[in-house]
Amino acid sequence: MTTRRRVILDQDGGVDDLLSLAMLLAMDHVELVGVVVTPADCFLGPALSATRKLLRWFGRDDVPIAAGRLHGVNAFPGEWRAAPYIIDALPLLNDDDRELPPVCDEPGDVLIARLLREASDPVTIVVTGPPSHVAAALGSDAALAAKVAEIAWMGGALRVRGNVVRHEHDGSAEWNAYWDPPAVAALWAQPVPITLVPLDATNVVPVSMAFLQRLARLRAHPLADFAGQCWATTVGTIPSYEYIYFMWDTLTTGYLGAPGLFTFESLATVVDVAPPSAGRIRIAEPGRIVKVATHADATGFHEYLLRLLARDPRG
Ligand code: AGV
Ligand code: CA
Repeated sequence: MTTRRRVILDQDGGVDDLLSLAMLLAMDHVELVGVVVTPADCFLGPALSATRKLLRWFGRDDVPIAAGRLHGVNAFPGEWRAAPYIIDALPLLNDDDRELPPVCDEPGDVLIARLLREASDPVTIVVTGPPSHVAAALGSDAALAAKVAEIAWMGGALRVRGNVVRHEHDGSAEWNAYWDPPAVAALWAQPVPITLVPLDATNVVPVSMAFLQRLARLRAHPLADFAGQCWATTVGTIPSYEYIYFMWDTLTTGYLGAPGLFTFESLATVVDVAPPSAGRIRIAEPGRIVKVATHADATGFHEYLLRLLARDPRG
């Protein structure tokens, strides 16, 4: 028997965060050991509810789910945070009479710290929102960094412009890093391997009608249907860069199943914490070395998704 890769997901309830959870649950080589919901690009209530319904769908009531308690410096827009209300209401998550799995009493950072402490082998952490709870967990006990195999984080914009469009900001930051810049700086100070999937890579995978049509043609696969419905809620908004929905988090999660789709560079980086570039991750010497996905194969990623999603969560 091959051992599966043990993974903690720290997500923030967005459409592609919840799809990332579904992807991890669908990966045969991954054992999901915990889920944290960071109250960043979501309201906590519907994001936790949709998370519990996804785990119920996959019959994984055993996976601990924790609510995040930390709040960043720069709040996400309310319209974006409301997205999980829609996902939580989709028919595919609501045709089930079984009880929902519980939310544990521990807050997110405490759950991460406990899972690491109790792990006999290093654990991978996939972060699809701001890394505040991961940084807090590692900051709580210096012995925990050695228990981290790798942190794969969707964040940053290195050689491309950011996606923060705000007063008092120069547009150089990506939102997951902008929400809590000091937490990113704290994470950068931790001796753990970081793999960054920034906008440089995710810019090649906008949600496109062409891909949604291919997904639709899979038919009769509930997971593909669910993904299509989720992404359908993101199309048709104003086609300015700020509002185009990319497959940010799902591409990042795809790294676990198909690392060959990415071009990586080892880069020295620093984190800006002060305005007007708060949350910018810039290439600079001397800096913290991170493994950066600077490009991705969009066609290959689409093929990978079509294979991964052509299944029924009920097995
Ligand atoms: O910056 C990308 C991150 C990803 O983790 N999030 C959305 C993804 O979950 C923030 C974000 C940027 N632009 C957005 C975002 C938009 N137009 N709508 C919702 N969230
Ligand atoms: Ca996210």
